[in-house]
Amino acid sequence: MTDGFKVNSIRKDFPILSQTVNGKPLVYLDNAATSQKPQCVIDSLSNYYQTVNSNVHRGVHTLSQLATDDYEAARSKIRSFINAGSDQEIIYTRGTTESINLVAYSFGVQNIRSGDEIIISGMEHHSNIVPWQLLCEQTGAVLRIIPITDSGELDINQYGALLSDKTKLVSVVHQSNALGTINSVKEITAMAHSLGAVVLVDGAQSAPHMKVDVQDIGCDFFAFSGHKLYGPTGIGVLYGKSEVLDNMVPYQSGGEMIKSVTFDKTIFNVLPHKFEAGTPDIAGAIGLGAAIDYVNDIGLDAINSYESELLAYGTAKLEQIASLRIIGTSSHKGAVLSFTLGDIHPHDIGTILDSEGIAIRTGHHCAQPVMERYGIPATARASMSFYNTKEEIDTLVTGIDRVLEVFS
Ligand code: 7TS
Repeated sequence: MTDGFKVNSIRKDFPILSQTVNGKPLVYLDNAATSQKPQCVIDSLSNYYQTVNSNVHRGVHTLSQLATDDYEAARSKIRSFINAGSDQEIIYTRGTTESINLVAYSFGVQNIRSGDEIIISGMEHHSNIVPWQLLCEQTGAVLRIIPITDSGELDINQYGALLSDKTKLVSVVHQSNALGTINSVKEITAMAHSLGAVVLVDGAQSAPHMKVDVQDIGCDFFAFSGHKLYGPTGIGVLYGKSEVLDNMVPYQSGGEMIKSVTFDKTIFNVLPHKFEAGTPDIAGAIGLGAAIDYVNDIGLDAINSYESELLAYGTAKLEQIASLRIIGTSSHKGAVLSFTLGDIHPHDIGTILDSEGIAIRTGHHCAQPVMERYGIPATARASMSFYNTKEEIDTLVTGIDRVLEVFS
């Protein structure tokens, strides 16, 4: 194991991990769907409701000011976590899905016209496909797709060939949830910018596992979800460059996002509040701030190298199983092992593993075009996190042996 990575003490921070499921110790390998929460995040939620609960940005009373301070302090933590230039570039949303929809319905509707082109990739989650499809239907724009190579990488030459002065927006995933591939988003962004297109990076799977520097990537938008980053559900982030956000119309309207309202005219609030209509998920934002503190304490470099070790260990183990085929074999991958097992339906694999206390996800992972690309209906997917261990991977392998026995 990586020197000094104290996985056993880290596991103690996550109360859910010490339980049994179906009479077996829980082996949680569904981190790409959602991650577990450390006690400090759980405590931050109950502490908020027990001590300062009140609405933000509207009260002169003490509790409202304390809640506002905590809520805005969390925004600063997020800004620093992804190295954005300023707090006003951090917009709270419900998650990656809402962040992408915000861009499609605000920037997209405002700027995309008939005949324009939007480029996405063949390995997108449905939440980075469907909003663009709907936008194309609405505007007459055309959706173009970067193809995937056999190993599960984006074909960068084909991407170059798709780019033209018709391209208005490029939206690509940083790390694929179905394949694990980590894409060269800096290069993808630079290529799009050279033709004047705006770039969105879907960071749902990257932000929890690697250091993200939005200024270094250079993207115009970066979207991620709190719940995959050890934070609560219901809170997420859209980073946007302030010069791009400034020119965008609000996505939703109501309280919070206005400076003044008369029946003749409404003046919108400044960034980021212009995009945050209504009472937000205050506790969720504060909980996400606590999750970021927790991750920073361990350190993303340490997390990344430990998870890479788990991936290498797991890959070597799974490769020894004759009928197992790993889907997504890029050398530049996050700790995701998507696989098929002969003709056994992934749903059956998942059900048998569950009876052994092992939680994986089976299905198309909301990335149906990826399944189509490989000519399969579904995969079984074990997705790892820094609280997983090599022993748990051994348990997974024993579980797969059990599946093979049942179907032999
Ligand atoms: N983008 C990617 C790359 C994702 O993996 C997911 C969720 C989303 C967007 C949507 O995130 P949400 O928080 O708004 O729902 N991925 C998965 C998954 O792989 N299994 O369950 C959810």
